[in-house]
Amino acid sequence: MRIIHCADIHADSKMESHFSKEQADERRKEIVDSFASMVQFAKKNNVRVIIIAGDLFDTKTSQQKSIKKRISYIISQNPEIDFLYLRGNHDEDVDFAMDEDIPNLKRFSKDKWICYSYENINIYGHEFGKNIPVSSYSQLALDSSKFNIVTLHGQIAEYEAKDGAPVISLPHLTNKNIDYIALGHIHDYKTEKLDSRCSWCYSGCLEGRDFSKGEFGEKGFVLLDITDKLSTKFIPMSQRKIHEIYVNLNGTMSYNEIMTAISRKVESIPSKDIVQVNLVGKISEETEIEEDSYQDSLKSTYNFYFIRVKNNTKPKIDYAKYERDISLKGEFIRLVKSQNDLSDDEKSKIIITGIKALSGRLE
Ligand SMILES: [Mn+2]
Repeated sequence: MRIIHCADIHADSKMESHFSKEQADERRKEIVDSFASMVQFAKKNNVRVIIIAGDLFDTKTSQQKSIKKRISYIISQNPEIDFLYLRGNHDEDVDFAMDEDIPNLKRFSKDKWICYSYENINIYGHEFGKNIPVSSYSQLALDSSKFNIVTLHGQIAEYEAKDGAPVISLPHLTNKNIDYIALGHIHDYKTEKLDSRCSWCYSGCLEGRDFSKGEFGEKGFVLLDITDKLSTKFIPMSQRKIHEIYVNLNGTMSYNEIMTAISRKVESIPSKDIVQVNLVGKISEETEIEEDSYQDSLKSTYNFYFIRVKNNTKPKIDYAKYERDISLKGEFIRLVKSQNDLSDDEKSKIIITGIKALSGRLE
């Protein structure tokens, strides 16, 4: 039997932090397109169950009613697939299709563990608020002769606490006859072995939404295939990928040289994708960084859906060059260098600002 594990769709996300209103609307539609593509994949591949491990929706107050309607329509049009929907910290209070009769939409609860059984497979889930009481783990008594899947939404201890989601204690889930822990909350795909029998897995989100951690790179869902043993595979499914690119700059570089360095790194990225370029490295006081202009040039050359250039370079001043420089610039640099109460970083910053002012480049 085949099962899909997905999570963190955040279907009604605002998406407005970087995109224009039109692009935000389009990206929101694309998130649901990805959900629809995943369900199409499920249909074609005889998937019996889709586990949604939380945060199908982003906010309770969202006005995106049409998104909910489209998702409930997709679910109701595929009655041969069961959708096991466990709510996370973002959608714990969201009313989704409560007044509709969709027999293949099955839910979990905050009150107790609920188990759905298929052939030799038991799929458990329990929703939680801010924390998971230790007693809840001990209430989970599993039949060792079955394939046992446990669904939870929260962060395993190695991730930093965020957004009020509960911390999941892996030690309390070890050696409990679990085969697979289907997790939601972290937006990156990640899986690891827990004990001789069990692996935990974050499927990640279906579509990267912005330039924050966890939203870059390949996004999709996990396909579980259970015969006499369990095998899992990550299936990429996003409409657009968000690329995080680092471009290392060094010393004195012209506009053209910087553009060449960036172009080399981005030229093979499909134009439909979203790109964040981080300029890093140590540059001389003569190197001018013009993020907006690079962005415009790259956008028109490669026609990316969206590109952003961020300057994270550090200045590296070559003091030796100015030792005998009799110009005002040389005098200024020597003066800043001799200030013993300033750190090297502070000196560099003052020098860069000063040089810009002296050359009339300060805006
Ligand atoms: Mn979450």
